[in-house]
Amino acid sequence: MATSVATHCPYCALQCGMHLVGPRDAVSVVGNAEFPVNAGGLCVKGWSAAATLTHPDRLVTPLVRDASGTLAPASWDDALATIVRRFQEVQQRHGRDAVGVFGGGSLTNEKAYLLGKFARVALRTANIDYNGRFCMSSAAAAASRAFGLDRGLPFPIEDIRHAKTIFLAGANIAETMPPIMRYFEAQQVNGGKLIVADPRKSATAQWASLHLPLRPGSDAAVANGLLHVLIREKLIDETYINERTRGFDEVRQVAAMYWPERVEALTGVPEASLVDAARLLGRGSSVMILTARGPEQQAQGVNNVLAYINLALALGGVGKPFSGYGSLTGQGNGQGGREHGQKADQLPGYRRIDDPAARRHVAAVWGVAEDAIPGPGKSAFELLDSIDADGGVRALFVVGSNVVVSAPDARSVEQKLRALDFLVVADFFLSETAQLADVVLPSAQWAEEDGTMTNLEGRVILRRRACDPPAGVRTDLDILSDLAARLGSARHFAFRSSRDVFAELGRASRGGLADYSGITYERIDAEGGVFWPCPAVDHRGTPRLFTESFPTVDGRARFHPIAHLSPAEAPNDDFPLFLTTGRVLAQYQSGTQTRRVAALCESAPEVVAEMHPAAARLANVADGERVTLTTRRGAATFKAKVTRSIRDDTVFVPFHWGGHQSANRLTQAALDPVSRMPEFKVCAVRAARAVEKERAE
Ligand SMILES: Nc1nc2c(c(=O)[nH]1)N[C@H]1C(S)=C(S)[C@@H](COP(=O)(O)OP(=O)(O)OC[C@H]3O[C@@H](n4cnc5c(=O)[nH]c(N)nc54)[C@H](O)[C@@H]3O)O[C@H]1N2
Ligand SMILES: Nc1nc2c(c(=O)[nH]1)N[C@H]1C(S)=C(S)[C@@H](COP(=O)(O)OP(=O)(O)OC[C@H]3O[C@@H](n4cnc5c(=O)[nH]c(N)nc54)[C@H](O)[C@@H]3O)O[C@H]1N2
Ligand code: SF4
Ligand SMILES: [Mo]
Repeated sequence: MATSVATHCPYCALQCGMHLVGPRDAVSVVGNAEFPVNAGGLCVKGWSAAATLTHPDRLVTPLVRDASGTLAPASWDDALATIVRRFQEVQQRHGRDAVGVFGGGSLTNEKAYLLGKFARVALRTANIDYNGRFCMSSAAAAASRAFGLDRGLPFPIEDIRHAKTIFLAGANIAETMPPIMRYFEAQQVNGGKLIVADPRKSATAQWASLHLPLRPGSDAAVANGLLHVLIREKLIDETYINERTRGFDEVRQVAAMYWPERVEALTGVPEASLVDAARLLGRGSSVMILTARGPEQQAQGVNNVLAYINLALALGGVGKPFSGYGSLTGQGNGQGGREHGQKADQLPGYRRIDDPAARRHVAAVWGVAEDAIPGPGKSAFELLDSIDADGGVRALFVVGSNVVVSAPDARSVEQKLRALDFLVVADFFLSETAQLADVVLPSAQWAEEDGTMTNLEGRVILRRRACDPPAGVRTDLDILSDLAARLGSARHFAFRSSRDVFAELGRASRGGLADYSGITYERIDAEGGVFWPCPAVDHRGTPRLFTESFPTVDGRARFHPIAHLSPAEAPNDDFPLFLTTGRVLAQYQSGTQTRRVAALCESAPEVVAEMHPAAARLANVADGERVTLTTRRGAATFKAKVTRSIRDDTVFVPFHWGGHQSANRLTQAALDPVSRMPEFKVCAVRAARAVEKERAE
């Protein structure tokens, strides 16, 4: 490899810039001071990212399950021929839609695009969806409804520095995106205020001027309560509301029902704190409201986000500098991954698959008949859930997700995967999901291939190939093209490089909401990334959206009246506490990658369940002892951390581990009716000191 290659981190949506330095077996990571987002800063995961490249667990040959039921090494030719034969058998017997494809938000734009095309053109199945359904879908649906367009942050991250008041709802960025904290630090030095709504006094809430320790599942009531006070104290922007929005009257009526005393009863947020927060919002000259997975991963996720968007619109900030609403995307390509067609209802360029004009455009780019493109398929959880049902999916191809660990009600998902006729997984490691597969394909990792990613600001950046993959390993693009050719679609997949795929993606996205047609690898290099939409090579890209109008039929944003509803599962005598789940700094997602990095496992070796001293006393557990958590789905035993930084009715568990350490064996699959997002953030749980047998686990 070259002495130093500029690229980006393999993990989260910040996509910090880094240089990879040195030979393949001794690569070191140096932060890229030139890349504006992180300016050289990285978190522990970024610093240690190169450890996965040479890890001894790396898959270096395809595996095929043999007659004795063991996954045994096989040639590429055998593995791919088996996949094609089995997919074709399933499709002949059960119809085209019986083969499902499950993608991920860690895939590059090129991979996400090609996976969508592979499903629709090579397999001709409607059933493709991806793990972003578990991540971004509520915020995406809400922003699309309110603004006509969904881009995580509709402004550059730099804006954070200058906002007078920032409201962060259910975002623990001090652990999930540490280098971003420099913007918040600067904001506070500039005299800005930070309000954090979180059931925990998280590492991020500790930075806040004001912490609102709301009950899990009560965000819409908090947002409505804030709006109530803003209206009462005449702190809303009537001019903006009149000129740039529609639907405020209904929202005003709903907000009238959320007086602070009632909101305290519904949410646990003290009346005085709610009023203080509303005044900080109403009197700030620029106000930014940001959500992350806290309010979004709920069966009311879309409503929660719409309620926060109502606040941002009433304050008159959306489209103005240092103001407005944004959702902090999560996965490395959480943004681009939802724009190019790996969603069940979507075609490239953020087009709808049921829109005849969109189908016509994409069919022409793909060189297929318009009616050959299938219609909308099942959403992620429903796709998995359909496996043993009539008319459901019988064979599945997973690229970039570890659903056995990360899907809700994981035990039932595992049973479903076991019931499949045929499962294929492409991964770098034998993830918990890959362990169940009939065929496993070894894929190249981030530093071994070129590809673009779209970060949380909508900035398209380029990850560079810094070294060759190990012998025997292929890139996902290569795998998809080879499989497509074997399925009879060679001429639609004749790509020589990721650059070719990106060029076709650009054409397919042209004229769509997420228009990439003016972006090239050269421009990304020269300009430090390009913000979409960018409809022509001489267009400078769009760092800031909604400045003049919204991409809705009349150019105005929409308010949505939101009544707060209870979570799908409320605590009762048997399950008296709330369980909420999320992340810790040193582990990433389902942990396939980070649980293999020694330095990260030293700081986060196992699940630690956080609980308040009052809850711990009732459960008879002391700090450091083992606690068994039981929900209606199952039980699991974890080390307890007794802390006053969490509400006394709530237990927090990170979800980065599998097997008996799996948080998702406890969670439920109640889905938001619009986004189909599972309610990862709220269910009812019982806590008790572990008995001897459980303590050994
Ligand atoms: N270290 C690390 N960083 C990551 C990741 C990782 O796995 N590890 N994953 C990346 C990805 S894909 C994502 S999506 C992002 C997620 O980033 P975040 O959304 O910041 O992470 P979470 O820990 O899932 O949830 C944030 C907070 O929501 C709070 N919360 C729980 N219930 C509620 C509620 O009802 N209302 C409110 N307001 N808050 C609530 C939790 O206490 C938690 O502190 O992180 C990205 N960065
Ligand atoms: N309880 C609970 N559950 C949650 C959440 C929560 O907050 N609480 N959060 C949800 C969220 S926000 C998310 S994003 C999901 C994430 O959960 P998953 O969808 O499981 O995501 P990862 O763990 O990143 O899994 C990616 C897998 O693909 C592999 N991989 C990564 N990049 C590539 C690639 O380019 N090619 C190939 N072939 N493989 C690749 C990795 O090694 C890993 O095994 O979890 C969700 N689950
Ligand atoms: S903050 Fe995200 S992108 Fe940056 S180094 Fe950490 S994991 Fe990587
Ligand atoms: Mo995510």
